[in-house]
Amino acid sequence: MKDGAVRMTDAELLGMLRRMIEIRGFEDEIQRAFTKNLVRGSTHLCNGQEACVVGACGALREGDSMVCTYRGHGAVLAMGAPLEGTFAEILGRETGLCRGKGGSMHLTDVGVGAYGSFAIVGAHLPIATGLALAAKLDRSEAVSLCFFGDGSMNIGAVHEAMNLAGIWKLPVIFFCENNLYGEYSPLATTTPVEELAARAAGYGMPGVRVDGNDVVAVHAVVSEAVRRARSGEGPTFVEGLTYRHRGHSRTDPARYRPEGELERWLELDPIPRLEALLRERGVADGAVTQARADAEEAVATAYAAALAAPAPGLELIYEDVYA
Ligand SMILES: Cc1ncc(C[n+]2csc(CCOP(=O)(O)OP(=O)(O)O)c2C)c(N)n1
Ligand SMILES: [Mg+2]
Repeated sequence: MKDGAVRMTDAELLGMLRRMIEIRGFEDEIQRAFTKNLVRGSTHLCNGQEACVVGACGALREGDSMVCTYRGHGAVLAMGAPLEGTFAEILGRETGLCRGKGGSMHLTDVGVGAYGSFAIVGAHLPIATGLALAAKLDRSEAVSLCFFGDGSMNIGAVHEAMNLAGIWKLPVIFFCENNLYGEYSPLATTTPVEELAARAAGYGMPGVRVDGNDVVAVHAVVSEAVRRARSGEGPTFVEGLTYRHRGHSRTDPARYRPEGELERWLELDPIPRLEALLRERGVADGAVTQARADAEEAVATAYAAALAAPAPGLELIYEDVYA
């Protein structure tokens, strides 16, 4: 987004920069932890997609809710979950967000509005619709935000959830992170439309496609969707065009990508783009460097503390099982 169109203050932009760098550093640390065999199960990193989650979650306020997928570390952090508790959860420590019992694919922190990460593709859209229905019945003016991937677009429950939200005008934002691949399949081999936002017409809601690597543009589009939702005008479908820098999961070297594709997307990396915008606005280099240093220090401190925490004791196995 061009500087003239940016309605945010320098401080707000620096805050978003810091959050994106934290998420990037978090994911890199998790990747290293994997190679040291410190993480059980698989994990799905969001390197490259930070602008979608930081821009969108930054448009919410306290009391709103968010649900996301197994590629959800960044979304949960963008809602404000603590770095240390999130690290600890993935490392299986007692101090984790879910006391180490959920792990990478089930990050949840209801205190900050993060109502769950879901590993069954598309299964959480009905949950987002349900949270929006609850908000409407409670007249709370809360908004529900749902992240999902392009690979979810042909799942039955996805259509049911969006249709119901459309007919009941529920305060929900369906945010599709279109990273061009579902596992190892390019979008064009699974879905007969190129612009996913066009599908919104079938659910009676606006569909907006946005540059998902431009955090300011994402924030602006989602802010308008939030305004609509809060004022009773109903749901919005947002398609953020983005790209994951790494493979689908830790075991995927991503050899199916055409030569040069990753390099093209690295040039659109959301973090240097926001740094360039800050420079264009005349923000001092020192402030940008400080944001980076603060983010890196916060990640390192949180990781060390999480590593030092104990594993959950066996007695915890029966706790928090049913509510
Ligand atoms: C119902 C269901 N079918 C298949 C899978 C296996 N699976 C896990 S991730 C994935 C790809 C999803 O791609 P997308 O929605 O684009 O999300 P991305 O991984 O790109 O973030 C598939 C098919 C699953 N978890 N759930
Ligand atoms: Mg995808």
